[in-house]
Amino acid sequence: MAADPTELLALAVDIATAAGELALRRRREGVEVAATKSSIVDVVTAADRDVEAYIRVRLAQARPGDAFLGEESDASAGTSGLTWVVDPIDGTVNYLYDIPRWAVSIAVVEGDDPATWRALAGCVVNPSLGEVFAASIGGGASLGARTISASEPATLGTSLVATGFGYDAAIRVAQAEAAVRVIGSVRDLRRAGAAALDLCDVGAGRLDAYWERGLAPWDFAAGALIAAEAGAVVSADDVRDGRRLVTAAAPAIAPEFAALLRRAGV
Ligand code: LIP
Repeated sequence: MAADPTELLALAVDIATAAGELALRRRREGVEVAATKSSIVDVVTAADRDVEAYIRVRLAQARPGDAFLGEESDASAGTSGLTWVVDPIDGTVNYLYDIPRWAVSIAVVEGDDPATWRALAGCVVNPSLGEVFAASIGGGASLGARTISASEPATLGTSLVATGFGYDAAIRVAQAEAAVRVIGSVRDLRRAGAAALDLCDVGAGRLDAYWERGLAPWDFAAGALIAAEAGAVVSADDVRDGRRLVTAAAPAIAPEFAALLRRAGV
């Protein structure tokens, strides 16, 4: 089945928008923890699972030959060479606490390795705000009908930077210690709880830069494409102890930001 990035993007936007409405309806009906995963604070709700199941069925109907990689269910292989990478609710803790900053994230990629795969299309929907971020390879990035582009901060010292913390307490402490070594060299830090939206916000110029180590492919697959197509400098090839560092920064500060993160031992 031919893979036209703009057609793949239209499919991703259609499915992510419907999945977002389902997740929002479930949120309004009340949400409980269904289980915990890597730690007591790494929670999954029934809505995470049901929204992923919905997305999976829609994708299998539209593109039966494609592979699937999702946060909440077993991966499946395909014959087309394309893989759909899905986070049904990115920012699950925000979703649990009814903080309106969680998103449905859908990307389609060629290749298996997150450091080198070629993302063809990606969509991140924040249903609480009715915001749809989207990008196709070489096609630029948008927020709704608006084309978005990364910011042009004057200096790193006046840049607004976001980051995130993992579900393991000892790792969180080490991440916080690294953040202490960053915060004095930037305008301020933000920790908003959803990597996919943090990456999109760099693409939209709402943030000047973002970093997080320990992300899973579904947390960043779509957001990384959206940030890159909006002109941000994005990287996801640094893996240490099995934990991947994902960064996105406005071009004007990208080299300095990367150097700061190295000095901080991120
Ligand atoms: C979350 C990320 C967030 C990170 C959390 C978690 P989830 O994804 O969006 O940036 O700090 O540790 O990985 O678990 O809500 O899909």
